Amino acid sequence: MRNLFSSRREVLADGAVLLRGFAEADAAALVNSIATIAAASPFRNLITPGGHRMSVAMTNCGTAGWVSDRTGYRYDAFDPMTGQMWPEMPDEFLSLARRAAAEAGFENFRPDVCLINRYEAGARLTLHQDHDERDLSEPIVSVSLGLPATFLFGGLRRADKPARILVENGDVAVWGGPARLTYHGVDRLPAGVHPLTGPFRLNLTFRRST
Ligand code: MD3
Ligand code: FE
Repeated sequence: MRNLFSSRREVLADGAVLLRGFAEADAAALVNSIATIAAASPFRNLITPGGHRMSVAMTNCGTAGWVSDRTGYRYDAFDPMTGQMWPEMPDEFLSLARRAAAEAGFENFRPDVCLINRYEAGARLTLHQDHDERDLSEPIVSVSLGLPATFLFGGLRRADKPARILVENGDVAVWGGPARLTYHGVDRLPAGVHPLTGPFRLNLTFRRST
């Protein structure tokens, strides 16, 4: 049993680790908390600065949230859809993100944002870098819930051909340091049904925006 956990750790690159099943025991509680958050700040398909409607629906919790509109991308303390502050980040979200970051070698991670992505069949996230955060020495922690999906994990240049990595309910990825600006994305979600999330895949990304 001693190596059960370490056998489920996959190093994807210097600074990028996949912790298979790290959040599996918490998955049902996380999905319930997401429903509570979405009752206050609903999932919505944001418009990109280029005028396209994103296929992934998003909401946030924390003291700020990631939003996009015709004017650009930004972190905002208020949900533009409700005019209210984003719902508070639940303690169990923060605890999970901090434990995962520490497991990957990033001690004292203090995320202020949890972006919540909801994928339905056909939804995808094209290759991009997460560079809207002020302090790029802070890692990002990603938690996959519900239907499986294929992560696209590229390199530091957009043209680098991405590796394809299947991620499933409860898998957690942490990337920081030299991997912090890696191009990444999510392939089109295949149709399916998952016992916890029905027709959806949910993803939490924990970030320090300030
Ligand atoms: C890190 N969301 O919201 S991280 C985003 O599944 C975003 O919704 C992804 O990218 C999602 O900005 C989760 C994507 C990702 C993919 C592959 C990786 C991160 C990775 C491989 C290694 C490390
Ligand atoms: Fe991203």
